[in-house]
Amino acid sequence: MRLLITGAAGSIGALVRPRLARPDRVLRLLDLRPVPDPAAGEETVIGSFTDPATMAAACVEVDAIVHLGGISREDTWERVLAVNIDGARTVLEAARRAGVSRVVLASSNHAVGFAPVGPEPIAAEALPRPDTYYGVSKAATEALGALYHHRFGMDVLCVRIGHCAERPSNLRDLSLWLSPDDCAHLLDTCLTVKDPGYRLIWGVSANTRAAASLREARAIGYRSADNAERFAPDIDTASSNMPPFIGGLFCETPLGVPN
Ligand code: 15L
Repeated sequence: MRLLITGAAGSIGALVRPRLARPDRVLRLLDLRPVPDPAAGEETVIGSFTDPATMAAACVEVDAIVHLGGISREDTWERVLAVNIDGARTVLEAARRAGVSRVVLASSNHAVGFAPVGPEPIAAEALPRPDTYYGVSKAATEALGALYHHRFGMDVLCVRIGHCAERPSNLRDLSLWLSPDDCAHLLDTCLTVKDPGYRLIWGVSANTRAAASLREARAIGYRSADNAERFAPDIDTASSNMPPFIGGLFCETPLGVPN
């Protein structure tokens, strides 16, 4: 099978790229920047997923797409709209036209950033409560994914990623961390589960201080192998200036100001 990954040179792209390699899988890596050191079994495309012609060419002979590309923090409304919202539609539309039947969309905890951190992990069905224009773009991406599933029967899986990095770096991350291994395993599960339809799932590891539900991801076969708690001794857990919301400091970042 051939898998198209947008944003392949980005931070999550770089973490999952080697972990998604399989002998029977070609990775087609799309990014604005050259993807470093293409390996055997990898194809590279330099271009923007926001460009319909680029996406049409990138989708030829593709079986599935993992859409990781886009702006990953707060920015001006115009840029967030053009890159993240219009861009997600361009990806889905190119997939539909090319007959790509499965798309995995990277969403974010910031789609529900203003949900209070409660005693129970927040479920994936929680209504959007974006904390930024960036968060709005992720809620819109989830909605676009639902539209393309219900209209056209495409399998669309939206992963509300918590905090994906090599390791958690603060108290909030201990509750939202998604390890690189778990991230790749979750994406792989999204790519291989039979007949998923439309799914909205959290992308988090099995963290002791869980802020987000694992139920929806477990339902498609995800089994986390990591827990942020092993890093807790290295983190100052006594003092935190984070707002008591899922989105943390994004809830206080000035709206529409690039950061
Ligand atoms: C995100 O959605 C961002 O893309 C990433 O840069 C982190 O800030 C992450 O959320 C987070 O909330 O930690």
